[in-house]
Amino acid sequence: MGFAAEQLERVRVEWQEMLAHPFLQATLDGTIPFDTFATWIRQDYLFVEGAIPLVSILLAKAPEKHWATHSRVLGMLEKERELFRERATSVGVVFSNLAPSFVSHAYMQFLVATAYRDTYACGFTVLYVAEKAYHDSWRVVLDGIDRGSPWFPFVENWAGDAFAEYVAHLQKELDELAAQASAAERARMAELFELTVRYEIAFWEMAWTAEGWPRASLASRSAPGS
Ligand code: MP5
Repeated sequence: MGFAAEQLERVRVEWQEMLAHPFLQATLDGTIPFDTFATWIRQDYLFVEGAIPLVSILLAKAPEKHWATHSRVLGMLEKERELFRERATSVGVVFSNLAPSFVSHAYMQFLVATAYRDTYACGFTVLYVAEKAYHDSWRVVLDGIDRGSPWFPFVENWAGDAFAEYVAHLQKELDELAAQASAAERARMAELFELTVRYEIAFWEMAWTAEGWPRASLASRSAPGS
């Protein structure tokens, strides 16, 4: 069994908890309130923006055989940003005064700091987990969502075949990096794997509850859904 499969097995309980999250279930059955989905759109738009420095740092540290993948991902992220803007305009989600919630901010800082400070294999691990988490999460929604839903283009983006292939490629490369890593580095990769899953769950929870920052004085200035 490769490193990724081994880790997915180790965090099975958390992974299932993520896939069973009420945000995904309510998007699947069409009961999700508009404002709740709008909160996710606003926060995830910022996340995708934050993924650009993450992937750029990885690209700078990557072995030559990974250059093409990371360059393509940068293009993919630009297309995603366009998708968010198009959907937001089409359904009436306003993008002025965007500010990351506490959880979004922490998650993005964690990803970029890991890419900077840890080894390339460690940074690659958090990229893989974030991408795999989104693929699996939106696959859950794909199985039941009405194809005419205004949210369907997002589902298609991460649950589709092209994204599945990209995640499978990352998985193969992650397994190789882990096979070449020392025991200490592999242990750090495993720790980061689990932390990233926890952040993914926290992100769905933040979108579902619209939690901003602790204390009303701050929350009123930077509530994620406002
Ligand atoms: C992704 C995302 C997938 N957009 N948002 C979160 C919270 N996790 C993972 O990343 P990408 O770069 O949009 O494929």
